[in-house]
Amino acid sequence: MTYFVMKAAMLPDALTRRLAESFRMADYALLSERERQVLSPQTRVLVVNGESTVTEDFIAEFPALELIAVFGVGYDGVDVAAAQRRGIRVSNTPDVLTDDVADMAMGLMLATSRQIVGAQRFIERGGWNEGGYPWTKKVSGGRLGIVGMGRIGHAIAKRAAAFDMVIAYNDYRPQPDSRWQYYAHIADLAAASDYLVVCVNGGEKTRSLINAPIMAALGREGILINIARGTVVDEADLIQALDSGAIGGAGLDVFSDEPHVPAALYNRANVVITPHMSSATHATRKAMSDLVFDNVAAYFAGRPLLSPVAPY
Ligand code: 8YV
Repeated sequence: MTYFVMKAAMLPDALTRRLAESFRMADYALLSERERQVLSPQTRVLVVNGESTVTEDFIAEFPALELIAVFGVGYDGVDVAAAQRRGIRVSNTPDVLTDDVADMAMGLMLATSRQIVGAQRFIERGGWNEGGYPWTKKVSGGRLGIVGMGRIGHAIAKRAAAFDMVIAYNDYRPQPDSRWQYYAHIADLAAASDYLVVCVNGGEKTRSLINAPIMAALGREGILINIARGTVVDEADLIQALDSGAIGGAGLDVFSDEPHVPAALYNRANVVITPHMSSATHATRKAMSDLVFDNVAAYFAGRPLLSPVAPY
């Protein structure tokens, strides 16, 4: 039996090599139209990443498709309902990246609040010769609001507890295992927070969840951190809030139209931006690669998927 795997996104080279060594494989982006016509009908597994858009129309190009394996925990770009209607399974890479993403949230919180990047620029432009850097905002003991208390939210709370932060959260419902204060409305959580960290899934349900009223509630001293998806924060409202001083700063690893980052976010002392790299450590990218490979291998061997998204 031939197992045909189609790579349809950027993946680590080592994962691509491993898949190519184990299965018949092609890279969708490198195929001619003619080659696509021949190979797409043979494709049983599609490997994509967390930023991929996999629409119903795209899925329809692969009549024999059985599994969509996502390299990433977020699968908001995949039309899972359309996949399920065709009986196609979906897998992702949860857990293995939780620590890194939570670390990055803490890093962005510290970097933004303590203006670590701005302070480096200050030295580099000779500012220290004229005097010290302006005082910054204390993180330890601050009030942290977590929007989305899933795996990553919990990992951030655990870290923030070591910073003696007062932790509260919003989610669709209170988490049974949580000892932190629950807010049913994000605006109320924002009003009670010095830092608002966004950890929810992307997708239509959460589009622009964090908008001007939420930023107004977070307030002039408040800092917004986003390590989830750019779509969750209304970027125009954020720029406006930074311009007007409605919020105190932002630490952002994700943007609504990656890799495009609005220039209006550049060169602000109170804004730290990174290129969607929260899970991009050697160790974690290796673990994500292994999990993608193991899901594909398990599927072809007739074993249960290790981390299925659908059906659960
Ligand atoms: C990306 C991510 O998948 O896990 C996610 O949801 O956003 C990231 O880990 C990664 O950048 C691969 O493209």
